[in-house]
Amino acid sequence: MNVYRYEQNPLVTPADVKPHRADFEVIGAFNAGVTTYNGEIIMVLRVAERPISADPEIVKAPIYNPETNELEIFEFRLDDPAYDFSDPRVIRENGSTQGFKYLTSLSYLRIARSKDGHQFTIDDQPFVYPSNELEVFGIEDPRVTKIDDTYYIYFSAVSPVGVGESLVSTKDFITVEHHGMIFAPENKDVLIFPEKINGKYYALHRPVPKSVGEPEMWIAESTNLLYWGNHKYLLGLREGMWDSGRMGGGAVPIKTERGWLELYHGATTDHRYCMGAVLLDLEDPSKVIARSDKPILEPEADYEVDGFFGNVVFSCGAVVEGDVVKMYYGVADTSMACAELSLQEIIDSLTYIK
Ligand code: MAN
Repeated sequence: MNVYRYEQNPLVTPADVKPHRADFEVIGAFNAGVTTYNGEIIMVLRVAERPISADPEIVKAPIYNPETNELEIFEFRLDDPAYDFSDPRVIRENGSTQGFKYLTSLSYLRIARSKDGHQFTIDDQPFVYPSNELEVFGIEDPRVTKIDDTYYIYFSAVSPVGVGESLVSTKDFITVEHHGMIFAPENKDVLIFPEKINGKYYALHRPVPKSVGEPEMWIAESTNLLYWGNHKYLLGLREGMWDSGRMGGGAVPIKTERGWLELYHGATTDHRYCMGAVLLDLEDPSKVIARSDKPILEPEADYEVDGFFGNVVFSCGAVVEGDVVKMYYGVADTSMACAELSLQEIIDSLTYIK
């Protein structure tokens, strides 16, 4: 697989983003949804910020309070035996079998714009900011699908009651309509196909079953983009392979003669995130035709290997021009990069499923 990483990578880094308040620092500008608008490439960035801590022994967790519309800041001492700080992304309670208690940063969505796809100008203000009780830990990992003149943006809404997928829409990247939570917890990695197929909209989603099942990919149908049904299990983890631990949809599916090409992420159980592809039937995208046995992109460059959470390449959006797939992707939960791949080469690299 020929992968051309831009020389300017990483294209957007935390240092390029002005914090939204003076007592905060930006630690991540990554996992952006990508689309085009008015002749420009738009990144809907996930920006992660945390309160500046003058004392290296103190970690501060920012939490949005929907009643006051303000952030509250909780402080923890790193030597507090009640908590586990080993994963830099989260604070866990020691002895608890539950997931995390707090996140160490708050994410929201911010826009970056570019004429050439290489150099981006970042808006001064947040674009979508936590605004309700299901978003108190932040909003993350947007995917943008354009249908007619409307851009639909799904993102993870994170709060103590779980991580679900909410939807907003916009026509101009200024005014935003909120549609609420569409996929209840736990669900992530939701994206919708760019057109109706046989009269129905389709969405990929990634529930995390508890008593039985794994974090794997599902597909659902809708007639209005708000209510989804006829859920089908689509694609599963593969032991011993690059997608053995968890997986989820990435870019909006690309329509090709051979089928819908979906670029998805897979991680091993030790959290090494790669990108691969799956080809879905054009007429019935719940049918899997072919799939990557090897990743099409894996963390190799230093900015992919090292960072806030290293060994991660994670794409939420691509721009396709002819045979060129410009895959934008988050690196090491820190910055944004882009790599160009050949659409035909990706399709030719897939293993057909009998
Ligand atoms: C995981 C990581 C984090 C994210 C939380 C909540 O721990 O993906 O980056 O903030 O989940 O979604």
